Amino acid sequence: MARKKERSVEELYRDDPERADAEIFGRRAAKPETGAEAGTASRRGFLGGAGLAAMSAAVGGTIVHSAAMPGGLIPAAMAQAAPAQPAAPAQAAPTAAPQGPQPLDYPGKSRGLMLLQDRPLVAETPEHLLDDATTPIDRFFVRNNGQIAADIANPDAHAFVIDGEVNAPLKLTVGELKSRYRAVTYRMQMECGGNGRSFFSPQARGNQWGNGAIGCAEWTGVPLRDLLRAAGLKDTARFTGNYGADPHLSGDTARQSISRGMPIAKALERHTLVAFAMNGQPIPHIHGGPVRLITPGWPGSLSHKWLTRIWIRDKPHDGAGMGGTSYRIPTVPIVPGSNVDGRENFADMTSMPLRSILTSHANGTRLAKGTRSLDIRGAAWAGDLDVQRVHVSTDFGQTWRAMRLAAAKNRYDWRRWSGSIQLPTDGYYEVWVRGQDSAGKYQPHTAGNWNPQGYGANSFHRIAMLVG
Ligand SMILES: Nc1nc2c(c(=O)[nH]1)N[C@H]1C(S)=C(S)[C@@H](COP(=O)(O)O)O[C@H]1N2
Ligand SMILES: [Mo]
Repeated sequence: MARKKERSVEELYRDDPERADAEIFGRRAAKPETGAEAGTASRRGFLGGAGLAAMSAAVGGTIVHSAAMPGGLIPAAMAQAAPAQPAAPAQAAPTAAPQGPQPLDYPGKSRGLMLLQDRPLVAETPEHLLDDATTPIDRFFVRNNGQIAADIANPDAHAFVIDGEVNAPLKLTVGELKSRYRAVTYRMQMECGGNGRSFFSPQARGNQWGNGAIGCAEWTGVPLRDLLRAAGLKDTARFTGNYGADPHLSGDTARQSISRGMPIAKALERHTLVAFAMNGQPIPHIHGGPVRLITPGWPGSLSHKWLTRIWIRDKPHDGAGMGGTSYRIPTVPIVPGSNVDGRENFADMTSMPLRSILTSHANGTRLAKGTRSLDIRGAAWAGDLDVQRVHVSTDFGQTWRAMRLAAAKNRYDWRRWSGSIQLPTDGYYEVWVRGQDSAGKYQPHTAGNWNPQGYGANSFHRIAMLVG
């Protein structure tokens, strides 16, 4: 009997989280079929009696701080296998994603990465594999919008051009780039614009990333601004338009898989690089070698792989991935789930939002009976901004403990953090991690500013831990 109940709660959370939440937290729907609308009008109960017993059975142990457990969240212990939020069928992704996480099987890449899509190839790094200060190449996430570019036989002979609103168009091979210009190396984070998308409810269109569309590598390259100066920017130069060698998924040579651009001011920042090395070796093909842009702090889509052309434009670029709701977020909040075209009250994403993750332990970690204290660590970053603080809570947000922040190597490096937590008794805990950026902003409890393509979801990272 107890077994049956246990299974049913887990299944309920997987299939109908809103109803599961209602049942567990004691808000009884009049009829089992009553929908979410009727439910939200009722008063929420608390986690006690039968609800607590059922929840404890489902998460595998007594919930130590159950009195403070808020309703409305899928317990971290159950969020792992299940889609993070209920999917609204009308918003379903156009390309069917494989069911549940599958290991990536790709030469040179860790099988710990999760395949989100095959065509185009997209793979996420689970947070606990981001435990290195410098993300190893085999653990660096992969995001393609089109086909993977054809192999480039002689990397040093591969050429790219800078043309458009310049005095003298510049054509350079990778060999010339390396021999004629002074290269710099910075450790910088590069994060997909859609990182955290799965935390939106209702589900937003696109790859359902957790927090793992991020990596922080040592990038070696020539500052783009040195090349722009060599070409000579005209007064009319306002924007870049970036192009790469990867064919469109359809194979149509007239179409770009992606072609985004940035305001000239970002292109002129000294950390925006035309990069040819990653962690001290030639950039692997899957990561855009032999040459790619690295535009740190802004959506990863501006870090163009297999670079062939930077077209300097006298107006905002209008290539694939620009305009509409692509890499654009509402400037005035919209009703979650609404069907908007992004033409009004939307702006291009610039800096990525603050995010912090725990990397020392995986979600669902089991600790030995009697464990009372645990050292933990992780990473935090905030796009163009710095990270000011990282706090951790083990009691559903009642109390927060400050973690130590390690210094950044350079601007756009992520901040590694470390500290310890106390676990007063055996049982189930959720470890919540929350950062604060240098402008004073905290990560929110739940993802806000819903938008159709799901950018900017940066709610706390939550990890389930079971002691005993
Ligand atoms: N040519 C090209 N560059 C690209 C893309 C692409 O599809 N084609 N994807 C972009 C996106 S959306 C991201 S998040 C990053 C991912 O880089 P990675 O695969 O090296 O992790 O590359 C960007 N550069
Ligand atoms: Mo991306």
